[in-house]
Amino acid sequence: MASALELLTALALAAFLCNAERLPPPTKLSYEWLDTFTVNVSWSWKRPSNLPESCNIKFKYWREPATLLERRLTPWNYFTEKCLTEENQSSDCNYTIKATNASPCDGWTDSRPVNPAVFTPKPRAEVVKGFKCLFEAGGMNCSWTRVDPSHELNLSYRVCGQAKELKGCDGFYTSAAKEGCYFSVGDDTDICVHAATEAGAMTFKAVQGLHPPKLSVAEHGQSLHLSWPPPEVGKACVWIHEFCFTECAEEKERSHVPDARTCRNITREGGVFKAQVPYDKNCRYEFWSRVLTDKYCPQLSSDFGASVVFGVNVPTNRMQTVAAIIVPLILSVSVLLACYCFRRHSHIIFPTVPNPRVILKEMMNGNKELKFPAGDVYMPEAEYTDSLKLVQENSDPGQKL
Ligand SMILES: *[C@@H]1O[C@H](CO)[C@@H](O)[C@H](O)[C@H]1NC(C)=O
Ligand SMILES: *[C@@H]1O[C@H](CO)[C@@H](O)[C@H](O)[C@H]1NC(C)=O
Ligand SMILES: *[C@@H]1O[C@H](CO)[C@@H](O)[C@H](O)[C@H]1NC(C)=O
Ligand SMILES: *[C@@H]1O[C@H](CO)[C@@H](O)[C@H](O)[C@H]1NC(C)=O
Ligand SMILES: *[C@@H]1O[C@H](CO)[C@@H](O)[C@H](O)[C@H]1NC(C)=O
Ligand SMILES: CC(=O)N[C@H]1CO[C@H](CO)[C@@H](O)[C@@H]1O
Repeated sequence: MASALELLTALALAAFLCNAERLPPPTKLSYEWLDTFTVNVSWSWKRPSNLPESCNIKFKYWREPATLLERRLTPWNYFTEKCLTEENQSSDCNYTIKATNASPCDGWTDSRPVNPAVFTPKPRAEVVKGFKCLFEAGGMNCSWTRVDPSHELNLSYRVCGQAKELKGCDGFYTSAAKEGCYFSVGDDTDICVHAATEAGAMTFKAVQGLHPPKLSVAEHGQSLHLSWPPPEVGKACVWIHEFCFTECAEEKERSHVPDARTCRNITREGGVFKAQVPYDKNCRYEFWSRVLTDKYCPQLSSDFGASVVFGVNVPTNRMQTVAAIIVPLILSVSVLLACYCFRRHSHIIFPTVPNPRVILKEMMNGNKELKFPAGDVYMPEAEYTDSLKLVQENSDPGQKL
């Protein structure tokens, strides 16, 4: 059964293939680097004599790995593309090319794919780390860490996609472990960078960011008015300002509990950003803010910069707390000590209460000199205690019923 089915399938496939012909693949592949970032890949292709004139042949190409959407078509025998080593951390730009029929022409199928191996002029090597540029009036201030400081570094850049000369760094500087320079590029966002040492080279798009927004805080009665100037780039963009603050936070909380911060977002299209927070005059406020583009503009953001502090924690609350705990504590300790003192030295402070009967007797005897014999403490009469007990028993009738 199975073999019969297989035979049928094979026959059907053979019949189809007889009718269908495969287009020949591109041949004589070659490439040329037009500049540090751009490669021109070209090939030859011989049109089969039996291919109908009406058949419109194009070439499909893409860089591996690619999704279907990233595949492009060209009617020419070459393509020019940007290929950056850091996009795939490799010095080879692996393309796939095949001939394809742009219009259906009966039976002809795509050619077998071919892979021209395109290698960068200089092998890839990680020469810089943490490359980042911050927008600054009319250009970008870029900084990085050199992987091997003993190697001389050649850095050049260009706006991506512009067939222009590469530019070198302006105003090179070194600070701590970092070094940097200034790129005069205007507001263009995509900057292609080439960093090379004797060890190798890297080509990449510069990661861009903004300086944290400058926050001004002003007191207006019961509230604090916050404002930030609009970002210098992306005037047509919708921006999100995210700000976080602590209120009355003690030093310990400030440094150890980021959750103690309250955060809010304000979205605006150009102009000065404004926000208000209720103000307690006895509190210290600390603010952090950052800015980021909304979804419709190229992704651009700043970090949360250094904080802005307003007001001080007036220690009234603290003194009240101290008073509420310490003062009663001191008082109770004093009372306890006093009680202890009284007990110990009661014979000095309150001399022994004399027995009135002794005084009376001495008075009767005409002795005017009052004597307070030590150790003669007043004791209630036994009969008096008994009568008291009786009264107590009688006065509690509930228990007897
Ligand atoms: C790329 O190479 C092809 C074939 O050599 C050539 O015709 C074409 O002009 C080149 N493209 C550029 C932009 O140099
Ligand atoms: C290029 O990519 C193809 C498809 O992923 C793969 O078969 C081929 O080995 C790769 N060639 C090189 C030189 O990496
Ligand atoms: C770029 O930033 C560095 C470090 O923050 C600074 O010293 C330098 O002046 C800046 N350069 C320009 C051109 O703004
Ligand atoms: C740096 O660039 C200069 C001028 O373009 C070149 O002469 C030199 O060989 C380059 N050095 C390295 C290490 O790439
Ligand atoms: C503000 O917006 C950013 C970006 O959409 C988001 O990541 C963040 O969580 C938001 N913060 C607040 C407090 O809503
Ligand atoms: C990071 C990345 O995209 N890596 C890819 C580089 O290319 C090879 C094949 O050419 C892929 O397997 C990697 O995933």
